[in-house]
Amino acid sequence: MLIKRSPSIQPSEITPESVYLRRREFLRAAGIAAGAIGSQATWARVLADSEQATGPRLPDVRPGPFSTEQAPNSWEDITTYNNFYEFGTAKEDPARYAGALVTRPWTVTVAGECDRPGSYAFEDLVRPHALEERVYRLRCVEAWSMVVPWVGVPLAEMLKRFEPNSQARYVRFRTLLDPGQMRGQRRRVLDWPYAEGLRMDEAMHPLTLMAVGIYGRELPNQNGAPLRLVVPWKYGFKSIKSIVSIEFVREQPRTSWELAAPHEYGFYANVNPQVDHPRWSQARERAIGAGLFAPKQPTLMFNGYADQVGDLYAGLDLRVNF
Ligand SMILES: Nc1nc2c(c(=O)[nH]1)N[C@H]1C(S)=C(S)[C@@H](COP(=O)(O)O)O[C@H]1N2
Ligand SMILES: [Mo]
Repeated sequence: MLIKRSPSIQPSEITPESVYLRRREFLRAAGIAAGAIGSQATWARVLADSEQATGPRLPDVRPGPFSTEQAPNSWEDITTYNNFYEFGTAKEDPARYAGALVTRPWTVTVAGECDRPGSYAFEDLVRPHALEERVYRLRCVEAWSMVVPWVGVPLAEMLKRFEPNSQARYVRFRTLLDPGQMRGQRRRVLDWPYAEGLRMDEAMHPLTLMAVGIYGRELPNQNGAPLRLVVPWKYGFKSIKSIVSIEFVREQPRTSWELAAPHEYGFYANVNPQVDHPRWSQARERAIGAGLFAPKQPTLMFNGYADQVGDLYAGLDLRVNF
C-alpha cells in the first residue's frame, strides 16, 4: 500500500515549508511517528483528512504502541459510513440521526465482581489516564474494512482501577437504552440495550482500547460518543459504542448478536479468513475509500494482530469458538 520514498530526500526538501510544518504539527498532535507514513501522496491525503476533522480537540495525545503503518481512512469515511443500529440500519443513518444523543453529563455504572463498584462520571473515568493515539485496522463482519486513528486509554488501565476480584472471568458492556434519543431502538431490530463481552484476559490485553476520540478530536456521536470499546483483532461488532455499563461476571455473557443469530455470530468473533460466515466468505475484504473498482484485499488472521494475540487462543478450536 505504501510507496517507499528514497531515504536520502528529506520531506522538507520536496514540500513547501508551511505544509511541512503543519504536517509535523499534525504528526505530533495525532501521535503518528514521522517515519510511519511513506509516500508524499499518502501524506498529503492524511494531512488533508486531519484538517477536515471537526469537534473539540483532545489535549495531550501521545503516540501509543501497535499503530499500523497503513494510512488512515478519511474523516469523511470514518464518520459517514457507520454501523450503529440504535440510529438505524443504513450506513448513513448514524451520521444523520446520532446528533440526538446527549453525551454530557454521561455516567457509567461499574458492577459485579470487583472491589470498587459505583457510578462514575465520564470525566472521572478518563481524567486519570494519558490519552494515546492508536491507528488500528477495523474489520467489520460484513467484509469491509477501514483504518482508524483512535484516541483512547488502554482498557486494562481503566479496569484495574475498579479492582476486579478473582471471580471476575468476563466483562460485560452495555450501550445506553433510550428510545427517545435512539430512534432505532423503537424497533426491535436487536435485543436492546446492545450488549457485548470479553474474556478477562482479552479485556486486559494491551491492544484493547477504550476510545474517546478519532483524529485527535472527541468521538463524533455516530462513532460511539463519549466512549466506546475498540478490539482490533475481532470483528467490529465487538467494539461496542456509547457504553453506560461495565460489569465483571463469572459466566460468559450473552451478546446481542449472539442472541439475534447464534449460528452466525459467536462470542469470540475473532477475525479469521479461514472461518466463513454462513452466508459469505471472510477470506477477503473491501477497503472503504479504495474506490468502487479496487480489488478486494486479503483478510489477515486476527486482522493482522496474530503476533500480539495468538497466544490467547492456544488450544482453542477456532471453528467451534467462532
Ligand atoms: N451500540 C452499538 N455498538 C456498535 C454497533 C451497534 O450497532 N451498536 N455496531 C458495531 C459494528 S457492526 C461495527 S462494524 C462498529 C462500527 O464502528 P464505526 O461506525 O465507528 O466504524 O461498531 C460496532 N459497535
Ligand atoms: Mo460490523
